Amino acid sequence: MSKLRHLGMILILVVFTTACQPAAPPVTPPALPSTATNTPAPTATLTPPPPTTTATPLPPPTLSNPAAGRAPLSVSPVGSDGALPPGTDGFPWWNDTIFYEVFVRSFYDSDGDGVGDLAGLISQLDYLNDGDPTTTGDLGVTGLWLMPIQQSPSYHGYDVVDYYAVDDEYGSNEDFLRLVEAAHARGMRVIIDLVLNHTSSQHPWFQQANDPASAKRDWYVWAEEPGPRGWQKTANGYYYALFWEGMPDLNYKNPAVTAEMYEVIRFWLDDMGADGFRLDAIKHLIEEGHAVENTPSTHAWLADFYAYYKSLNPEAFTVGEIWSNSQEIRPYLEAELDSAFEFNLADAILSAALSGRSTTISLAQESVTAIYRPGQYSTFLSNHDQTRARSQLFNDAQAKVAATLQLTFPGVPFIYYGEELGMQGAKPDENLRRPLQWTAEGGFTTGAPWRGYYDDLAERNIAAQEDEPASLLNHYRALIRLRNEHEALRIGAWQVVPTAHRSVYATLRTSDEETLLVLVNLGGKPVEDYALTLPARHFVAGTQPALLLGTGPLNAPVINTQGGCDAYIPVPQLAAYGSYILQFE
Ligand SMILES: [Ca+2]
Ligand SMILES: [Ca+2]
Ligand SMILES: [Ca+2]
Repeated sequence: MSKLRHLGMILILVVFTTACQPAAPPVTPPALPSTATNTPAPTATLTPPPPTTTATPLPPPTLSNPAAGRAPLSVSPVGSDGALPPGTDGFPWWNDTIFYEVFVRSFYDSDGDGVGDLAGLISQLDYLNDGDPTTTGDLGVTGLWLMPIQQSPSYHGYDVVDYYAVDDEYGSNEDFLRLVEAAHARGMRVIIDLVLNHTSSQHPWFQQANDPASAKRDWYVWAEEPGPRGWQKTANGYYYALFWEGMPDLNYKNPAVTAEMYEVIRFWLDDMGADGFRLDAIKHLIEEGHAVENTPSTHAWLADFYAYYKSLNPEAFTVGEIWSNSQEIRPYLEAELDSAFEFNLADAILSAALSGRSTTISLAQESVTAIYRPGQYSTFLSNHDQTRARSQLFNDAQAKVAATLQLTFPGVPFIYYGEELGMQGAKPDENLRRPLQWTAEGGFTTGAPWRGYYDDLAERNIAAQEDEPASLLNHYRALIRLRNEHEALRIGAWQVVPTAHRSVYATLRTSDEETLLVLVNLGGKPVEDYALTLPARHFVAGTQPALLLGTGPLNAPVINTQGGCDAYIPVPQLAAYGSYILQFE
């Protein structure tokens, strides 16, 4: 897994310096807009509940605190004195992070039982990030989101029976501590899925709650008569289970439930060393009458929750699954959650890659940048609940376009495991979550995989794509490396550059340090007549572009007296589905 295949980096290029107008005086770019509003102070006051008496006691971990003894590495993207990168220019650390969503069951199996496990994930971390920013044979991601790892009767884990224990099939709590230590040593943070809305119907709490006389009765939502949707009949009344009868909703109007979950949160942050949480189905937390999403009670609960987890660890990060439009997501990001997945944007990226129309994505991106605080949202193409990105597109070239659109945009990018290979899959859910395709034979397990591989395994696998310079995997590696190395891609300002061709996407990413031009031909034909209008006050006469991604001859812009350029064709011909990133000195 260590072959040096790095698409597009510093490829030889020829710079044609078309006559720059020497008359124009150098123009100083304006100061960038302030971005100092990223970590709002909690607005809610809160007294953490007293320690709960119902938490399942665990033996103390035998491993050292993973926060201690981190190897002193220089890690991407920033790295300093052994600490994990703190963030750039006042932005929080998550804006320097590229997350990778891992379904542990499908990533790598260490013991041949056909089920992926934490030991397997630890053994293959070098594929994700080897901890050495000078090597390029790893993907380079700097964060992991683990789908549920807590004890659960299901294969997916979204129905928990013990919030304090790693699922037996995945390993032990000690394995998780080892994972955090190994990931941190490579400059990767680890967040875990946290399912607050519901438990498994097999959870001891719910088993007890079936008895109307039990003290646990009021931990769930009961009624004498069913409502319109989600109510399940028992011998002793109806319980509410929005998603499935096997996942009864918890009752957060009961302070004892909140107290218990605060202890769960404390346990994973303090004792287990997790860096944060992905919050499942969080808009459904508390019902109000027939209103089952985005209720004022849910927002109020999350405001207290935010103050609580920030009091434990101000650097802890949460990203919410709020499967709604941007306007409904935005209020959650006022001191309730740190970030949330941008579903509209994901749809727009794939739609643009499919249609070849650049305004499909640039208008969606303008909307996102207008609605949120700078960078405070999470981008993705698809997740474990959706048809895989590659299966929504026609070919790998379109998948490369989608990757460029995601990874050159602000926000916190999440990559679903296998997306970097173009792994395919459509419902049912198990087929969105198949074993990772390591080799032509599979390579995920020495035994029989819990679910079969997709049928393109022989041609589409990590080993084959590592050896192919133009592969999708190597495109991802190049983009991730550039994002790790260039702060303008992570925290820089973003703006659309007008172009004369509908298939051409062009944006500027500018930070105090650098000005980058992202250029993508979304169409399947080469394009030459795409003249760009560079915005005023960004460029100085005589500026020279260099290609960070892509190949071809280059033209320098003729900078006008306003510090822009009226008609600029930086690359004489954009290849079909071609991605380019230019840096201006
Ligand atoms: Ca296993
Ligand atoms: Ca590396
Ligand atoms: Ca609920």
